[in-house]
Amino acid sequence: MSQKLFNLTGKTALVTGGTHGLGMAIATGLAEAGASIVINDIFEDKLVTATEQYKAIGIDVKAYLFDVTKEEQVKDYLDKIGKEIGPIDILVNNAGIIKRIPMLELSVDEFREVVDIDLVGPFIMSKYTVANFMKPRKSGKIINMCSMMSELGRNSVAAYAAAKGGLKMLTRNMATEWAKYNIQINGIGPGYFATAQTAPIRTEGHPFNEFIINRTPAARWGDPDDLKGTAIFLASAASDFVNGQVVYVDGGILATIGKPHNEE
Ligand code: NAP
Ligand code: GCO
Repeated sequence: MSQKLFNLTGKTALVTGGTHGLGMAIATGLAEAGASIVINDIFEDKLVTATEQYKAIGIDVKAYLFDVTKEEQVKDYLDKIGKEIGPIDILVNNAGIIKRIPMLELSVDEFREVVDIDLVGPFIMSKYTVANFMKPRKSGKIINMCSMMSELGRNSVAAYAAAKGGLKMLTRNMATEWAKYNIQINGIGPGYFATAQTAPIRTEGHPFNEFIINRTPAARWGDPDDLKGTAIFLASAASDFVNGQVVYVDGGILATIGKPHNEE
């Protein structure tokens, strides 16, 4: 009985920015649970490389070149995906960027670019995926990639924190408006994970690297595969009455005030 609850056979999942990092780990987890996978990215070469990497582990992904912030592109490609593959059952709004610049040096354009990709992108993707597929079929799952910065501030990442804080509330409002169509919209809030995005602050000897290992009760950086279970839960029938929630997968960061360096 329980396994059936997490089985995604017959479902199609679109993972934005699924060419590497957390997006690739989540797409792989959903495929391992039976889903067919569609990914997108803004660089053709990354789509080609990722398609080969997925193939090497037995996953046949369908890859599309479009930008989540471009409304007309999103509408056109969702139509194309609908005709070529069929309806999207699961949407993972994973695509995102970060800029680490103190606010007094951060330009308005840089602020807007981060908010556009990390907050407006999920709105555009979700609006047309719900309108095209999920509302007419009275069924669907949306997972928004939130962050520690959906809850906490940090020096130099203001635009990112504003976007991820907004994404938590957008998740709640999507649930408010779309739950009646049997669509479940929830978020995943990863702690600090080892990906290309965090590579600049995770180098050996970098003060932030030491800080995170000490600040995280699990005393390590997250491995992208640590997100698979939560993603499968939020994409499956197991979460049919879970809506508007953010599940934090952070090794305990949000549970604690932290501890002094020399304390066991
Ligand atoms: P990543 O390695 O930088 O991957 C981000 C993905 O988004 C890449 O595939 C990127 O494509 C794609 N992307 C960026 N802009 C796009 C656009 N306009 N349209 C379509 N795709 C676009 O980052 P990650 O660490 O895997 O993070 C994935 C998500 O989790 C992000 O939303 C991030 O904020 C969030 N997150 C990460 C962590 C962490 O510790 N790593 C923790 C919490 C939350 P290109 O590579 O081609 O640019
Ligand atoms: C940073 C990191 C974080 C992580 C993540 C934490 O510079 O603080 O990049 O933003 O990516 O979002 O949950």
